[in-house]
Amino acid sequence: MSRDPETIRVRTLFLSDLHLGTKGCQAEALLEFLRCYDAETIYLVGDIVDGWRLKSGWYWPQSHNDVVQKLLRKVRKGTSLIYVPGNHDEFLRDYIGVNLGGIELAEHALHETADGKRYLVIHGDQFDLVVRHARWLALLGDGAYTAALFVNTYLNIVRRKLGLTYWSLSAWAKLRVKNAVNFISKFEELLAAEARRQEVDGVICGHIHHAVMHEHYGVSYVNTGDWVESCTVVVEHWDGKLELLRWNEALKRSLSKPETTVSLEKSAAFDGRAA
Ligand SMILES: [Mn+2]
Repeated sequence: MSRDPETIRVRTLFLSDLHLGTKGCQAEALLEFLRCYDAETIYLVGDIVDGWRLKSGWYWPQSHNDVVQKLLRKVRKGTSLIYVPGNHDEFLRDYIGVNLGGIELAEHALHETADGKRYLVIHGDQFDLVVRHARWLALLGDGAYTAALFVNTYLNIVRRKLGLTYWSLSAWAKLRVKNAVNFISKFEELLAAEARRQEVDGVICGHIHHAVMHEHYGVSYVNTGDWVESCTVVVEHWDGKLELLRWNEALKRSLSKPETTVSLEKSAAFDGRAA
């Protein structure tokens, strides 16, 4: 099969929270996107396959299979695929460090852009406990914070083994609408702090299904969003510039008419201040 001449080749793609295996996953839209875009490297930033849901009822239509096949085909054609598991696919954390048919599994990754900026790539669920109990942990000090990060991951493994559903930070934040903004900013602040702690220029994460790019906390905070509601992706162009794209009708039309200027929706919804 020859390559679609309209394929846009970029340096890197960052995708998270696809939730394949659930009815909410917008697999058709994702397939359209993957047909239009190709990359040297693709990072899957967690919650790609929803193992928690699959356990309680198998939902795996052809389109979800097609997404997996599409990604594997890109790997065969030379794309590096780095899979950083999240909480919904944490069963894959048992295979950290393993290379599965060209797919590298990592707990977190360090990505260097073409212009030399270094980013921590991590799903972000590791910080759930800290986000929820930030006030108490602050009182208890640095050791409690580190312990919470550690406990978080293992608590979820135990919950899964007991057949419990995953406690969802984003669902919790939505229930407490008044506090949702606080939760989002607390999460962002913690992830930014982790980036500073690791002495990198920024963090690229997912988990809370809230796509945004900003530098409110002294480093770049980049959240890739999701393919359940927002259909968003972060693209690294060849000059190292990162861009947050929303796959929608306007973007599709602009791609089919290359003579027009690509105007991308990246204002209101992607601006942290509007969150
Ligand atoms: Mn998650």
